[in-house]
Amino acid sequence: MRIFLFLYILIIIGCVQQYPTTPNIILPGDINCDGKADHIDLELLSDAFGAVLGASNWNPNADLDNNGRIDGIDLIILSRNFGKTI
Ligand SMILES: [Ca+2]
Ligand SMILES: [Ca+2]
Repeated sequence: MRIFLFLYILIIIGCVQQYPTTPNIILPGDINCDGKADHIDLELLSDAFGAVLGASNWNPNADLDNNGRIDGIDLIILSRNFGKTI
């Protein structure tokens, strides 16, 4: 459980560092931290789909619910925010 919390903090820090003027705004589904949930994030999620923590295609930013698995739940989170920007 600690590793998930650690990874979550790293993701938040990574996104905050890219958006220093809006440090408290994190867009769920914005896997590449560019301020948009779009087709690029979907592509990144697709590349990591099915991966578990430690897998070669693991992308911690794509684990949107931080459960250690890139699956349909992460896809649902991205789809709910698809097209949104910060
Ligand atoms: Ca994005
Ligand atoms: Ca997940």
